[in-house]
Amino acid sequence: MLGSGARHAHSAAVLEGAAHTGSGRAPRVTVVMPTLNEARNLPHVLPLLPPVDELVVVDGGSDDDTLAVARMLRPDAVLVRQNRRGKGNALACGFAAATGDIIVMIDADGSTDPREIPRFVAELTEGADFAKGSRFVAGGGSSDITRLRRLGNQFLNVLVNGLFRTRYSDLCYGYNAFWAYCLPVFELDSTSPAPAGGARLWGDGFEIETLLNVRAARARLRLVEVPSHEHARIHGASNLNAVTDGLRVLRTIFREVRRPRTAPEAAYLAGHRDHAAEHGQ
Ligand SMILES: Nc1nc2c(ncn2[C@@H]2O[C@H](COP(=O)(O)OP(=O)(O)O)[C@@H](O)[C@H]2O)c(=O)[nH]1
Ligand SMILES: [Mg+2]
Repeated sequence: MLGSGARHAHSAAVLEGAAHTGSGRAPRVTVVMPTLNEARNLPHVLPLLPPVDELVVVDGGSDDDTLAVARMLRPDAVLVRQNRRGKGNALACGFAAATGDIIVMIDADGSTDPREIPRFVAELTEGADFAKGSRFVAGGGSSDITRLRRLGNQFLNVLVNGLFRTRYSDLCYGYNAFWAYCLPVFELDSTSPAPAGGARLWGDGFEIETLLNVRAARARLRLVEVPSHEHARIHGASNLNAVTDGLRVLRTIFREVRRPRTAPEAAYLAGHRDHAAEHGQ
């Protein structure tokens, strides 16, 4: 378990989560998969998906057959076209379209193994609000990360842990799952039009993972890390630039430190306080 207060309080959100499935039914699981020219990888990735209730594929305007391949392999998939550019915007659009109780975010290039999904879901049903994949805990690993990315991730990770009193081991990893009731805390914008001149809104790029992790920590969601092995991308090249995207992550961290407390965060924090008071913690 990570995050300072989150260690003590059985958060209001968790109680809400229990109530959410208290009807006796299993939680519905939605997998959100952003795609940008992944037609050659989808045939490797989609067949490995365990049974889930919903698959949302969010395309970023691929100029290969990504959408046709997705439709052929998974006729039941919900296909969404993102409204701006970047992986973060794709995820925001996918989360907005998701109808499940639990949302799992996963890549389409073969790096994140769909067979690990049950591990994430198990942590959530056992009480976590947010299950964060980690390549750097026992049982995790990576065959995809470069030296520069590893160093950058380590530096940004230490910075976030210092500033937000977290104990993350892998800040910039894109394999995570959370209860859909956490979405208000993330405050993602899936509707505004793209800014003029090709600029990106904050959170639209690869800084999305950091944004989610930091906002989860600010609201003291119950965080759990899940060991995950990252495989090498099967076909094609990464869309991430370690330097420019790393700098966006850095700026995101400083923006988030200065950001005033938001109403959803205050509501979650009040829930923690009430619960702790009730239980004499
Ligand atoms: N829809 C959408 N998906 C994207 C975009 N950028 C990356 N992705 C997808 O996000 C996942 C991770 O991207 P990738 O380029 O492999 O980055 P890396 O894993 O950090 O090296 C893959 O499934 C990509 O297809 C984007 O701008 N839009
Ligand atoms: Mg990748």
